Amino acid sequence: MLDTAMPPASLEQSMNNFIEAQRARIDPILLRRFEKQKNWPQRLQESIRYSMFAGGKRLRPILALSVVELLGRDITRFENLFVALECIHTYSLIHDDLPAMDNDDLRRGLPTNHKKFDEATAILAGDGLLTFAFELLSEPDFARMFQAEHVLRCVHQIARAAGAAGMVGGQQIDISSGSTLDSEKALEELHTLKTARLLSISVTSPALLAGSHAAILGQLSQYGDAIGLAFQVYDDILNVVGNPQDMGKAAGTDEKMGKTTYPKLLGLDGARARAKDLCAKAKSALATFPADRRRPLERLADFIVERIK
Ligand code: GRG
Repeated sequence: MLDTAMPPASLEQSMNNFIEAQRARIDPILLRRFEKQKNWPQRLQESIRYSMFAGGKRLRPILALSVVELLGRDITRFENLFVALECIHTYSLIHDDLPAMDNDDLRRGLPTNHKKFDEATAILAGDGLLTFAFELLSEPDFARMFQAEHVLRCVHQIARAAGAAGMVGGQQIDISSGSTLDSEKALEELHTLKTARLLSISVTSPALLAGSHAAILGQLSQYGDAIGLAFQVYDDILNVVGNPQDMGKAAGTDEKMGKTTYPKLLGLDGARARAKDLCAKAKSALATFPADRRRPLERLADFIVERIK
């Protein structure tokens, strides 16, 4: 029989408390940064703020913040990086919801950006956020806190993760071949690009900025790639077993659209096992770091495969 049970309430509660506590550290940083932007046209500003502050989990900046602390660095120096990662993520969601892409009406329980505003404004809000991310990463007051070659390497890697060889490319593959993928390998290639690259760069970018050794970057990259894919495997599972109220969007949409998903290829139990394997692989990549420092990243790996939204 298929195991459709969600995690026990107490475990779920402690996970949510942890994420909420981390989110409470990120949100003021985002708010402060967006309060500064006074010179954007009013409607564009409203549209951008609407999606930036619509209740996302802040997973990407939380991952980056946890890596900064793993490395024993001062988080205040990395604030522009946290904001930039969330801007790129939010842009991708606004554009993904557009009629030309997924044509979704709801995101995080609220009308999607183009429903609340209009299509042109939503396109521009996405464009504005993507560009703003790179403005933040190249801002002189931020960049001068790190070695120039480290900043350049970090910006280059973020651009690659977000662009046509990464998330944008993955979206193209998804649009062109969503229901014709017939192997786990093909599905993995798609989701590595579309979902995992941005999550993985959220993990490695603080270390790139900090100029960490190749061995540390290698460990973080293994962790980031594994949680990135685990996130998508679990996203597919949530689309089958999740509660629309918790998720803030409809469930069962993948099946309705005939999409190839992990539960479809592996069965629900098989997909759960794959997500757990990836989570274990991610955690084992961090085994040589001190236990107290790696703990938040271990909890994030668990959260990714046990969340309810
Ligand atoms: C349009 C360039 C472009 C890319 C779109 C990210 C993406 C590619 C599409 C989003 C559709 C989707 C459901 C992808 C699966 C994984 C994913 C990114 C889910 C949403 O991320 P969360 O759960 O979002 O971190 P919140 O709402 O918490 O911020």
